[in-house]
Amino acid sequence: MQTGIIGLPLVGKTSLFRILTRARVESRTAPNQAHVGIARVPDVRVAKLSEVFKPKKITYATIEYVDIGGIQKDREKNKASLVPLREADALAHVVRLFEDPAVPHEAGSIDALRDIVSVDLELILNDLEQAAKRIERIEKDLKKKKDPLLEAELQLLNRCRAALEAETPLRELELKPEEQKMITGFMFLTRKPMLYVLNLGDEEATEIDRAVEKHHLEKLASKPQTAVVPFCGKIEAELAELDDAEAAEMMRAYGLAASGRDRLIQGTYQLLGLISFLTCGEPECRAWTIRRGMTAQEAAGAIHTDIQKNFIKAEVVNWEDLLKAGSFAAAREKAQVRLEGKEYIVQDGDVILFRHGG
Ligand SMILES: Nc1nc2c(ncn2[C@@H]2O[C@H](COP(=O)(O)OP(=O)(O)OP(=O)(O)O)[C@@H](O)[C@H]2O)c(=O)[nH]1
Ligand SMILES: [Mg+2]
Repeated sequence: MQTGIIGLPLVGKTSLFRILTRARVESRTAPNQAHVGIARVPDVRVAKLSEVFKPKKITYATIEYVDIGGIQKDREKNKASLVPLREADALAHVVRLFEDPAVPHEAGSIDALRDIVSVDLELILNDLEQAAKRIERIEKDLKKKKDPLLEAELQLLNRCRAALEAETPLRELELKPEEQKMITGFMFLTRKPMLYVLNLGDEEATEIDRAVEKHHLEKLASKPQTAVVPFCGKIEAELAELDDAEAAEMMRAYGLAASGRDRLIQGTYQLLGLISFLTCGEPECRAWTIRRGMTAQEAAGAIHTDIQKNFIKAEVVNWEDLLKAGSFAAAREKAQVRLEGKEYIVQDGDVILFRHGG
């Protein structure tokens, strides 16, 4: 799973990337150059189960983040720097709300909605070009030979084009599953779920929960496939440098309830419709990422395709029940371990033991 970080120049994209991935990278991101890094998904369940099971290895779920250069006025340059984002599963747009005379804003002032519209427009134009090219191709092909599949694709692309021309991101378009399938190959940027990351000034740290209303961005948060997460980039950057005890102390001083890093990663997870199931034993305690709604057999594929292929049954126990019971055997005795078949829909926080042949 990969999330692309975008935004205007000097809004705090690379700072965010560093906070999430703990990577040490240069601040200015050159155009045509992207940073790629991995963030660990915070998970108290893994931490608590590991305390009891004392596994040899502890493995958290991860999300990959890609940091690109700022969106410029130059469309051709943008086209090149947006290429790495085509593969991303979601986008995180860093929107600058902090004031700092030492860090000039490209437009000379702070205006979140203006910046959001301008970056969205850049993505829309990018998709529009993509759609137009494809439409032209299909029309040519259809002149040579009739093809009902191509005709359906053309109709869908025309719908996309109309939406884009009305400056509507494609993520707001309601599509049937078969249409969704058809469109996936184009990797439209505006079709990807969008996380708006509001980069607040330090003085707003105590009212993070009110930031969305304060900056009149409620409308944004209610759009489909869209989420808004406010955070204080500068404070979080300082927190990232500290050990846990020092960080907790500093968070208290600023009146911060939860780490912005955790909220952001969890925000990405939710937006992408992801959940984790766990495996837990002596060798390893581990969180695995799957899409919400996946069956036990599909989930097995996250571990290994062989386990998916040769799936027999899944032994499932809720992580809290397992924690209280202290061991699989004790949980079985309490009848808290269920034997589930292929079609069982895996729940967030299920601890699973797959039984498989082969
Ligand atoms: N005051 C303040 N400064 C910040 C904050 N976030 C980033 N900065 C500063 O802004 C400058 C740019 O930060 P970056 O994270 O490199 O911004 P960027 O969006 O990656 O910039 P480009 O890649 O050049 O487009 C740095 O000097 C940061 O220290 C913040 O929340 N508050
Ligand atoms: Mg940067």
